[in-house]
Amino acid sequence: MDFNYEPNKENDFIAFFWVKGKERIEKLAEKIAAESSVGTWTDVKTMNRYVWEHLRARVFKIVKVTENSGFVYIAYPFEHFDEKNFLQFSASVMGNLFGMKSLDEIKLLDIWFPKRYQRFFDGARFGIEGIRKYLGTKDRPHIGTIVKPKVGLHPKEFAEVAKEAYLGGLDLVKDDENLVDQKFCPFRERFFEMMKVIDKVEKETGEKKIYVINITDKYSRMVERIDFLREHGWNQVMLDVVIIGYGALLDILELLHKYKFIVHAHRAGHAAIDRGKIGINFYVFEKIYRMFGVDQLHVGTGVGKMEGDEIFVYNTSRLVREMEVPEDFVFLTLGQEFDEGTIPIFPVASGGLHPGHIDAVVKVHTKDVVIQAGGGVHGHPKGTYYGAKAMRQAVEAVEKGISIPEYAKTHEELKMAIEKWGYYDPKKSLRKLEFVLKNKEFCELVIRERGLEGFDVIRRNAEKFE
Ligand code: CAP
Ligand code: MG
Repeated sequence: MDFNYEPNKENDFIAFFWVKGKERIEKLAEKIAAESSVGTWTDVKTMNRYVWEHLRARVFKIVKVTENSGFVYIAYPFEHFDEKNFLQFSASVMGNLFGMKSLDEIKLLDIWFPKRYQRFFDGARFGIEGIRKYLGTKDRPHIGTIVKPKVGLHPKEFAEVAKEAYLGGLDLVKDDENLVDQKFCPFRERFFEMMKVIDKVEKETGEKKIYVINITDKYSRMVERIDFLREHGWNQVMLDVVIIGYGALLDILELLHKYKFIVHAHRAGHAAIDRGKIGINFYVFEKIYRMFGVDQLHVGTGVGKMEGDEIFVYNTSRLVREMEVPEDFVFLTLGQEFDEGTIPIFPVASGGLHPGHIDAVVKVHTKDVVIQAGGGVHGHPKGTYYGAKAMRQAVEAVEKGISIPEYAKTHEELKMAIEKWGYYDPKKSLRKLEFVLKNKEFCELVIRERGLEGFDVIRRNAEKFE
């Protein structure tokens, strides 16, 4: 323990953990610091002054919840790492410690990355500003769809669905995370069919449209696909970033940045690592992918079908949009100062959404958001074109400051959508977020008393909150 140590945020990395185990929390914290930096299970005769003084991790703060649980803050010196090699960083701070037998729960909640470290990565080429410039939008939410069924449509069928979605008013169409180059929908055929659609709909609507085609694969085949897209004048791709993995992702992003591609990052697979009480919180991944340089990143909806309620997603959204996020114990974030090259990128809200959610999604994310609906567009009673119109009408309502139910009175497609799926009233549905924002002291006390369980107490209290 080094409780007198004051981390230097210009030079130190700070890791913030929730820890619970079979020994006193102080002991557990020391073990984590040792195992993730220079130590092992016992002291060794081979340790020397340089290693101990310059490279070891230091436990500098513990918020104790019980004798064997609490929040642990650990500082790692810059020179411990090989700054050009993120995989080495991951092997230290996100490696062995999750397998330590003495730990029953260990969640890496957040990491503070010094600005000087961020400069070793590209950052995004477009980000919020560049995408808005491409689409010609000022400040409205962007809306998109995922062609459904997830996989199975042949190229012409796929393109027909996309055409209806674009003509109905959507800005973006994407492949689903599990569609790449299957026999029933070969990548190149799908691309050619989609290029015909893009030409047609951009002329008809007078609006630029985005189609992010999924190139996820082993590195060499992703390179082939990028070369193919470049030959045909296209510069927009989707990557399943968690599945691709850090090494290939860094290499493929170097190429995509060089050739000025728009990069849409899907996070399929993240929940295997960031749910529950052993693993890595999604905040950490967001900072990593933003540093690496993706333009749009799925961060959760806060109100849809996937896990992550509005308390959590309020923070996941601002972590990609803002240049500075304050430390906030209630949101379990260390905050972050982003270097100027780590530009703001679009949060993507996707998963179980429909037009009736848009008020609530904008409340959680602000208008700098990409809102995607798959079932919520193609499941509209009158089909894709009308589902897309309903989404666009919901965004018009937001822009005019009119509630969706009010706007639906004069917009048939929107009315049909909320008759089928309902309206998600932000006043009712974001009670938990309102409660937390208005009761920070109480929430902090509960979390200090109960640890991660504290959030269940907060949610129960929030339910009663008017
Ligand atoms: C949404 C989706 C998205 C996930 C992503 C799906 O379809 O295409 O991939 O929701 O989740 O496959 O489920 P629906 P996240 O709109 O039909 O639900 O953004 O949380 O990673
Ligand atoms: Mg999907």
